[in-house]
Amino acid sequence: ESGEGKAKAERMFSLMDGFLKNDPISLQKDILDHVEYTVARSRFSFDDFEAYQAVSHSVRDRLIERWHDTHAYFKRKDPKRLYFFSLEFLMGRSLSNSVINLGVRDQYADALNQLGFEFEVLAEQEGDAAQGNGGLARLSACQMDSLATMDFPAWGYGLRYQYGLFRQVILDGFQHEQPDYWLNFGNPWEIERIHVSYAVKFYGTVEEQDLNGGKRKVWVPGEMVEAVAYDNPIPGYGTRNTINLRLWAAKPSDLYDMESYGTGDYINAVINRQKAETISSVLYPDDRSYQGKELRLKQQYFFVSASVQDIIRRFKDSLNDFNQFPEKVALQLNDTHPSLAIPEVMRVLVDEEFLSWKQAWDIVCKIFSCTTHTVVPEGLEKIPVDLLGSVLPRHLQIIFDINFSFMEELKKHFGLDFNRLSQMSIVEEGAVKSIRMANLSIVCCHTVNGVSRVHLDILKTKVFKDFYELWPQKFHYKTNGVTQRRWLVVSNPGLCGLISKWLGTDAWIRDMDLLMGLRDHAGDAELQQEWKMVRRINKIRLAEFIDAMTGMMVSPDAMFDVQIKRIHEYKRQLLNILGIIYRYDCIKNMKESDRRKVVPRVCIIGGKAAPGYDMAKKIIKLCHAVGETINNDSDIDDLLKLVFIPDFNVSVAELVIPGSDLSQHISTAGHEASGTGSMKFLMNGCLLLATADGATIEIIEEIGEDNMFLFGAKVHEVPKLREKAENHRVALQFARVLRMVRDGYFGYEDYFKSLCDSIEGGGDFYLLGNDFASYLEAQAAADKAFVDQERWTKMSILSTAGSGRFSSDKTVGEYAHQTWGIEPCRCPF
Ligand code: C3B
Repeated sequence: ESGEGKAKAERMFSLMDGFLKNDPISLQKDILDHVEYTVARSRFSFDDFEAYQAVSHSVRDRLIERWHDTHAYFKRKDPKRLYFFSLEFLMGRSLSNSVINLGVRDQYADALNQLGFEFEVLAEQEGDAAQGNGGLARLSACQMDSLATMDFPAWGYGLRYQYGLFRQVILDGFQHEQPDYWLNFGNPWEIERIHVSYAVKFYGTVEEQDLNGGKRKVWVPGEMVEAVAYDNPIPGYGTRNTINLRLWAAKPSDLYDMESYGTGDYINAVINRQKAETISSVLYPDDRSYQGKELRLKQQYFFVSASVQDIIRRFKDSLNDFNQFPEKVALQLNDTHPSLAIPEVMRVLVDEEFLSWKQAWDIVCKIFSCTTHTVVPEGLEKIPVDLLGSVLPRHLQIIFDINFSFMEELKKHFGLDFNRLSQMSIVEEGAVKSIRMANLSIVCCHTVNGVSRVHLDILKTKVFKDFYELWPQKFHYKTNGVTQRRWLVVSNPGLCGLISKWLGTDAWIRDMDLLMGLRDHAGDAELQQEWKMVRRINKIRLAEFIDAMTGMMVSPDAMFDVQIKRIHEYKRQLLNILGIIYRYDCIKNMKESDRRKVVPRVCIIGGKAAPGYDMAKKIIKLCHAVGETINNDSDIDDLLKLVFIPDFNVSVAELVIPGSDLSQHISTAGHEASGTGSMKFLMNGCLLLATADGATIEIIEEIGEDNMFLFGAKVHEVPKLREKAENHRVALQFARVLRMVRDGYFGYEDYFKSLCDSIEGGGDFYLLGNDFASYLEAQAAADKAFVDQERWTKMSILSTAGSGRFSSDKTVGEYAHQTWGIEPCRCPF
């Protein structure tokens, strides 16, 4: 550094008090400063929400210090970086997670106590960041936490939606959707970076120009929108590393002059510019079908284009030889939503950096990898060629060119097998000619990962069979995982303390394999006693929450039986409800002496239905209708309750999971690519009632079949069962409970008719009828186990003990090593 620069830096440092301090007095001072100067309330009078705001800002200051240091360090070391592209990140709340990862949770609690506030109460003030739909989006959030904790030089890239996932409101048992304008109260967890912005182009035409004797393509856009960065620091646990999640917001671009000829003209021109912001305004609420919508396409390209520009700028800051690009950049596509990054990188390299097609293609083939989360071909994204050609004309040409070479390669490989060629082509012919985004991804990525072992089998033998035959080496799997920081340390402090006490260390927070050590103590009466106590306190907390949300009183002595996840036919919430009707019917017809043997249950269901998913909405209504009957039946009393928890989201999950005894993961085998909810329950010592699907198959390997309640057809049996036009194995009980719904026992018989039709006769695609009998058996086994509390508690401890393999640290470690080729880069403390 120059002498002048050094002198300046020294003077700056002398003006600073060093880094922020975390003793209670310093924290109190910082919090009060934020009350006064950031929140602009008097430090002598502020409420819980204002206190939350001030605390968050003081935490944010601490995040920023580490985030600066981390980036300065990454810049100095210039390692290969991972860029994680996802259209959705379901982050939930940030305050508790941040103070825990920063290691200042207790200091904050003390400081707040001295100011007369309770940390927990303030943490509750925070709204959820719901920038995603379900499992796929929450997985991205868990992986960001692991990337930071494991010191990987990684960036997340996505979109900053003004409206997150809708809020679910239940009126008369029906779901209604309310917009989630989550930025209304400000968001202390993001840093707006107005100077980090890029122009993103849309529409227009492609022109050919002469260049040094050759031709080159120039895209003349019809619209330009500015992408502005919003940075969200992601702190690692037990490390100074704090990485960045950069989300883009759309703003009108300044690059176009407006010329207007009158006031009205001028006003209209400004209003039109303003429309640019709609690109990042709203998250699509369907978690799997979004075909052919222009806005969705623009969202995808918008975030991809800005991110690619950002990455290339960063690369050029340190190097100028694109041959070295693959040594510095790994680009991970979360499902096919960001797959336009592939033609975009081609376009930038060829049209703007003037590399040859071959050079550019070589680079592209080295940097991209993707993960697919889908099990059925119908779930794969397609974009109509007309739409793509109008919004992104140059990209369409590039995709056609990629496909042309690919088809030539295929012909060499398979000969003129037209059937195969047309199935594998990136371009789908037909009534609506479309681009198959999955095919594009597989052709260009060096690695395609599934999300569980059985998921990879399904990809190899069904969904991408042809591709697997061509490129077996491309296909892998990394079993999903979840972060124990959020799903145990933040959400279940009681159990967390108990685990550390019995293991004699809290090192498991960074190394989940250590949980296996609990196996040695699973039979210990003292641990069992303490374990039960902690779980009971969590159940009481959940019971209070249920009371607050629904006005229903439930007893913590009952078994809490929970199914929380998006509502989908394949996830079979309907099977659960029919099982509840069966239980109700049994209790009603019981002799008094038998009633005493019944294990009281509180059945809890929660989840959102996509606004346009009719069957899912009917399932929600049925749940309410059945609950209405059961909960108000004085014959039943406390033996059975059915609760629907409205507006299920990340923070609700944090409360419900630790308080559950039994949780259901009952998808038709072969339909849940992985499932991650089950892993969160497992960690928290909740027993699973499940089908052998997705990651559950691997959970069985860890904890053993007799530590859970397994039922239903297996993956390989499902196709055969479907072939039989008529399911002869349908149990009598199934017909009986279905009849109750059809006959209007719970009202609304016309409304529920189509729901009943969908599972009766040959139409029972998800095999509810087939699996019903074994489902009831599994439920009976759970009842039996619950009566023996000693056995149950042991199973519970063994569940937690066996959950280590399902930490996202493990998943991310495998990705880093096997797919991305990145190494940790740990910022010194
Ligand atoms: C989900 C799958 O349904 C889950 O099985 C899986 O655990 C997660 O992804 C994470 O891999 N998924 C989703 O949430 N949205 C989709 N569009 C497709 C899959």
